[in-house]
Amino acid sequence: MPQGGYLYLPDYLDDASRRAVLDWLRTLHPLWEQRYSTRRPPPAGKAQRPLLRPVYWLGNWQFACLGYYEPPRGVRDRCVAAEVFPPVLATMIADVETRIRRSFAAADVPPGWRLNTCLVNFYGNRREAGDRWVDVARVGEHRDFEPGPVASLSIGERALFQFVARGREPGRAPVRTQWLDDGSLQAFGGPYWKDDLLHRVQRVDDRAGIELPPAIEGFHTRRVNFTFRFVPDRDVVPFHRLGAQARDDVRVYVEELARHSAHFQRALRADPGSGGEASTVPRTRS
Ligand SMILES: O=C(O)CCC(=O)C(=O)O
Repeated sequence: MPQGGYLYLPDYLDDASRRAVLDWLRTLHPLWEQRYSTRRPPPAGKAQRPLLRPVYWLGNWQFACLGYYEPPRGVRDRCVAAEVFPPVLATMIADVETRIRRSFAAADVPPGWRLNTCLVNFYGNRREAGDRWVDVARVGEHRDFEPGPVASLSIGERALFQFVARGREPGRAPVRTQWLDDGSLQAFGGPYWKDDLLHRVQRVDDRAGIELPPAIEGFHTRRVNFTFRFVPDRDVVPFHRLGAQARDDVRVYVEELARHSAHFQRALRADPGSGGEASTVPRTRS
């Protein structure tokens, strides 16, 4: 297993930054997206379903129904311009970029690389019919297709994170297992960690009775993970410049975000297809 291109710092987050991140989380209104468009039937053989968890994106929003960013072919109409990082994350990420540039091979850091995209994942229990609470704190194996190193910050209960070889054999042993602790930073890059292996979150501990903000209807959050990635500016498009079908697919989400976000209020106002609805939404936080 190559040692390069991987970094794990268990106590990365200091107390002041942690407080600032939690304060910022309290202001958020995450979205609970459907996997496929609600405006047309799902692809053949696929059933509509909600994502396992609520999410929030910064920098650009990759709506599940448009497909995630997957260069070289999956780049068009995938990354919708979103809010900027709050100061606490912007400061932290400048430091993370420096650490990565210092310790990763130059060949693994593409030209223009910077961590300009953040997916905030909320892990916990979901309320289902009959007031049953179901643990949905996991992520199936996948790759992150954004070019260059990715970095992730974890808060709350620790998570069992694993890298596995690509392939279909069931039960294959993980190549590396790492518990992601409260306040830890993990980063990985280069073809071995990014392309040859898949990664997954097998489970999240449920020991400390932690409940993290914000309050989300029908959901109890016990872990929040911020995954930082790089999407070249040329592939980030404002909402009103999406193709007509993509705009139609995500307008319902942009309208929901605009209820609490000045950025998305402006995005709606710039869209001729939104019929002036934006003018009825209150102006709030950027
Ligand atoms: O929650 C984590 O630690 C990993 C999340 C992840 O794999 C992803 O967002 O792509």
